[in-house]
Amino acid sequence: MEYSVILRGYRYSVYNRIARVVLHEKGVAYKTEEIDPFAANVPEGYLRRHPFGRVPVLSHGEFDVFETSSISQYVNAAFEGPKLMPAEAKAVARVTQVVSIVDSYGYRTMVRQVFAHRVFRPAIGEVADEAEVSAGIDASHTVLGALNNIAKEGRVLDGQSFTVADCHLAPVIAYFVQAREGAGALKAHKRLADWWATVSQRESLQTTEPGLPCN
Ligand SMILES: N[C@@H](CCC(=O)N[C@@H](CS)C(=O)NCC(=O)O)C(=O)O
Repeated sequence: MEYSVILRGYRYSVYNRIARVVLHEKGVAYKTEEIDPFAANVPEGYLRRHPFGRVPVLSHGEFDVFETSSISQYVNAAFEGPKLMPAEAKAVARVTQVVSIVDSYGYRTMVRQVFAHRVFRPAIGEVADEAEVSAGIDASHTVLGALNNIAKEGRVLDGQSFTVADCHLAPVIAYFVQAREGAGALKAHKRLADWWATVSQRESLQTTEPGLPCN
């Protein structure tokens, strides 16, 4: 089968999974090409598509786009399927706010500090830095508090509507709660914990679960 949509990314990347969740929610057929952005030599051909050498890149025919929030917006607008952006102005603001909170404050603390050190590194036989885990947990409370307030307000992250905000946040929380400290921190933010209990059951989340590397 010829695919016009190719997602180039790394299977354990949270951003790669965000793009996959969006593609699954829209029902877009795509193939994947594995690129490890942490490898010593990222292929030249890939760097021409993504000059910063991160993942993922989405290609649709001749059109390439990187930055996951742009990939989500593109896929939502370019393909048939459920609308992943609301129409109402305040809800649009909340969607883009959730995406920005994740990118600016959530990813580093919840994924690179908590998940990477408590879960991923031990899975590949590397030593965790406990100071990174506790710094990430400390910082995560502000992130979770802000997201909990947005969930409480009810325009997005309500467990009923499903938008780009859910697609962007869910893979981050999926990694975060694999650390016992992360699961504990989420519990303290009830509306967000309720949201996660619902959203984690979605087919798009279940299908894109990357697992962990074997040691
Ligand atoms: N702003 C980028 C962030 C992507 C990103 O940081 N991806 C991580 C993997 S989850 C990566 O490629 N890291 C490689 C590195 O930090 O060198 C986006 O939205 O796509």
